[in-house]
Amino acid sequence: MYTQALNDKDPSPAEDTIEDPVLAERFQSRIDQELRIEANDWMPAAYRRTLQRQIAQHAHSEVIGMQPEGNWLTRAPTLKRKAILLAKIQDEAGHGLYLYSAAETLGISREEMESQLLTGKARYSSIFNYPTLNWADMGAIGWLVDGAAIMNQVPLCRCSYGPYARAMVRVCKEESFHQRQGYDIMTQMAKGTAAQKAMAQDALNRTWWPSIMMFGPHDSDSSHSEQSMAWKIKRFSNDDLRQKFINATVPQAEYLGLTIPDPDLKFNEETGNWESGPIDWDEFKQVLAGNGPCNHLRLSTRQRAVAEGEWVREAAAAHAAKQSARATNKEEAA
Ligand code: BYC
Repeated sequence: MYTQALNDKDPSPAEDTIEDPVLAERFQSRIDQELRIEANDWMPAAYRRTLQRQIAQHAHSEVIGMQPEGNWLTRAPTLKRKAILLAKIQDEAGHGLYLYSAAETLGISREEMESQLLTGKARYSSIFNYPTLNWADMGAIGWLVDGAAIMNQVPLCRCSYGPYARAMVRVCKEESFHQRQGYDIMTQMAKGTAAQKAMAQDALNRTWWPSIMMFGPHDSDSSHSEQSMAWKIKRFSNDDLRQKFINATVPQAEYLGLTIPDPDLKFNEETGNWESGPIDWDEFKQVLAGNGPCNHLRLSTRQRAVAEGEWVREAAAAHAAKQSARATNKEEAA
């Protein structure tokens, strides 16, 4: 009913640049009551832009995130591991599609989002600008990167924007399988030969800090957090989620008999938190500025895939047009 009242006043998303204080107050009150905002509801222009940015970045991350793992598909150690890895990568393509669709409900087109990615205008998660150098990296990505993703994404199932929140429910279920398959690889390798255990430790050494950085800058440096939390897009701050992740992961590393590469990591009896040493934010900034070890490779690979896939999209569109013309002819003949 409330949705209807908002829509009666302003049915056009284009008009949401007019910041009517009454609409703005009703909007915030709706959020405060834990009611979902839907695509046709009135929303402040900045809320729309924030979601377009975050959901598109998230979709791009899923799509670019297929590359580091794709690197090991042809070299998976067994047929079973290959099939599992392939299924995981396909899930990521699917997540990208749900998320692009969720962003489209906010009035941005798939073409525009793709163009922002291909021209380097849009961000995607910093983590995917690192190389995958040995098979154990597939384990470390599943365990740590998908583990960090779950920590960040489960609260997004309660995001105030309905289409994003609903997309996240299925994404999170699949991420949970991804995390388990990663931890399973790490378990096998950590309990294998000395050489396998060394590969697992090497993968942990290289993946730990970039995974910690996935949660974004410290709260004090996060430009969007305060507003996004007031709008209930974000439910927890970057630092809170990072801390939850560290607390959950330290005992998992202990179980594996692996060492987290942080000599300053210590348990605080009072808070019950594992406190990490300083994070190298210069490295994070460099990666965001396009200077990470694989930024250029990731973007150029995506640009090439889009160019080489052009004929497939053209053929699919021609086939769809033919099918639709046939269906129309049949209807007219009947
Ligand atoms: N990487 O104010 P802040 C996956 C940017 S996919 C790059 O805290 P916000 C997976 C941020 O965009 C994982 N940029 O921002 C896939 C902002 O820049 P702009 C992806 C980052 O949005 C395949 C600036 O820093 N998950 O799991 O409030 C295989 C200031 O930050 C990063 C999502 O996208 C970063 N790590 O919070 C395996 C989840 N961090 O735009 C796994 C949805 C920050 O002002 N996104 N920046 O130029 C979010 O939850 C939030 O967007 C973030 C950042 C927590 C990431």
